Amino acid sequence: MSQVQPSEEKNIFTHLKTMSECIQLSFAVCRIGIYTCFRALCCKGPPPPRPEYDLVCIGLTGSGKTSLLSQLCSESPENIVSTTGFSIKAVPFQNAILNVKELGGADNIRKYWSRYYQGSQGVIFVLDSASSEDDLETARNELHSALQHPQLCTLPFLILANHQDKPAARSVQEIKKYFELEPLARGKRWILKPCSLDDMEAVKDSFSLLINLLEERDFEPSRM
Ligand SMILES: Nc1nc2c(ncn2[C@@H]2O[C@H](COP(=O)(O)OP(=O)(O)O)[C@@H](O)[C@H]2O)c(=O)[nH]1
Ligand SMILES: [Mg+2]
Repeated sequence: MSQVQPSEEKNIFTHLKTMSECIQLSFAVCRIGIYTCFRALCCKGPPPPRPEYDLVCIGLTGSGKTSLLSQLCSESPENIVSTTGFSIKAVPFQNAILNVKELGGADNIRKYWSRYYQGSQGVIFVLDSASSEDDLETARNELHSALQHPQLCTLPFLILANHQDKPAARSVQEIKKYFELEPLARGKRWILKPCSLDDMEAVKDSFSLLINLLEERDFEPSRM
């Protein structure tokens, strides 16, 4: 019987060790391949984080601020109550989350609006297009004050001429003229859009334009 020499034994041992390392490496490569295929097929990973913007929403009582914001948050219209102080809602959109602070629009609350402007990155102003002449004038004065306020004057504005479903509603052209938006808001970033609770798709489109302004992707002085 031939005896295995120590040098041959060492060779066999080295050979076995190399084989075992090769097998381990092949398994590791297979594992990575399977994991990569699994990830590609099954899980796309978490979506990228959406930017958040802090907005203030103002307008007279009854203009429809709470109703519009609640609809955008898919909340039941039955839960809507008059806003006495302020309320904050996180309104989700595909490409951004808007943290909207709605300020109550009653006569005795409006004088405190400016205390809540700090930190805002944009403004939503809602008006009732079918309101009385007196209320429309009050709304105009409030919008003018907001457009000229030092904490808001450089921010993008979305002005929603709401209640367009009502027969008495003024057209967006009439409102633009009555509110003297052209001279006052010249050079500012603002959007004036007609809307009503009946057409939330149009409301969402208007908010998308506002998000564009917030991202400063699509800058033009004014849009209608
Ligand atoms: N017809 C009509 N009614 C609306 C519209 N938007 C709001 N409203 C109604 O107006 C009332 C006041 O709305 P609300 O959201 O509380 O106004 P806010 O005081 O500005 O928050 C509610 O009865 C709403 O259902 C609209 O576009 N058309
Ligand atoms: Mg309200």
